[in-house]
Amino acid sequence: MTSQMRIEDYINSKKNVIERTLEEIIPPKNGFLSKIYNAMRYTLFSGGKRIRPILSLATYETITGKNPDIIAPIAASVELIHTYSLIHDDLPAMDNDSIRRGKPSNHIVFGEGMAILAGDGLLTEAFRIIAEKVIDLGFPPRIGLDITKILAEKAGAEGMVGGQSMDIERNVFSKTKETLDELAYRKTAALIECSVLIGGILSQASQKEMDLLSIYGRNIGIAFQIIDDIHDHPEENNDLTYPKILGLEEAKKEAEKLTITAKKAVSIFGKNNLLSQIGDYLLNRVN
Ligand code: GRG
Repeated sequence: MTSQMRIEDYINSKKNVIERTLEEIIPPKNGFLSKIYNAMRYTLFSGGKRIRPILSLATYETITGKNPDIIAPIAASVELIHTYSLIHDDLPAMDNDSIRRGKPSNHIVFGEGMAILAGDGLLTEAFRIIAEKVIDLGFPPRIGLDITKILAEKAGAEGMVGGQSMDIERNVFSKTKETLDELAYRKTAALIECSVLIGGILSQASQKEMDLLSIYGRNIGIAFQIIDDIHDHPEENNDLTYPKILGLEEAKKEAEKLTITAKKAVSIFGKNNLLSQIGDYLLNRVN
């Protein structure tokens, strides 16, 4: 990022890099596999903000000072996982949503069986692309293993899947901020934290830097969920959200507080660095 560049322009330019990369990773196919690829591509190219892979790129750039576009296929693996989670989240057995990003959900267009497989296909492809690209790009194999481990942990039962399980049985838990923080961390922030940590692993960051990146990722991740809650989804009828538990004003203040903590953690990388600017950008986002 050049010093004159606005953060919005940086995010837009990296979004384009991720779009091109995803197009290469999951191309359309003819013949027997055309349906499953169409189903995967339908949600993958339905207007996501690509914020998770952009965070991996920005972390790599912040730490190494290098152009991060080279690591885009590895960064994009997190977007594949995110997309799978949205497809499965919309299924009748989960949130039962027929609209996603203003369009019919995957299972409405392709049927439940194909939507389950589209999610499974994207999830599995994420790990294949990491294994392939870490070696192709000349990184030490150990880096591939570290990324695989962190992604499995943060997307799995300790992270996003665990968060979704808490969401399914949310009526069992007390409706407190503690419950909400735990839910938001696992369901949303774990994958955001993971995106940042992948950038750190590829930069061969020190343990101290990784710890600070983790604090940054967790805090912007929970703030991201609070802002998502504030954007109000009336169709969801969910009483375990930050505005419902804290009130709108307190929820906003909480997101601001978390963003300040996140920015403090990454202040070792310089004043007003890329990650710090992205923290503010996400806090003030309108969609
Ligand atoms: C394991 C069967 C199975 C399902 C997993 C974990 C899961 C289902 C779903 C969770 C997905 C979810 C709705 C998480 C909440 C996080 C959130 C705010 C998502 C929206 O992210 P954005 O704003 O979305 O980045 P875009 O549309 O920009 O990609």
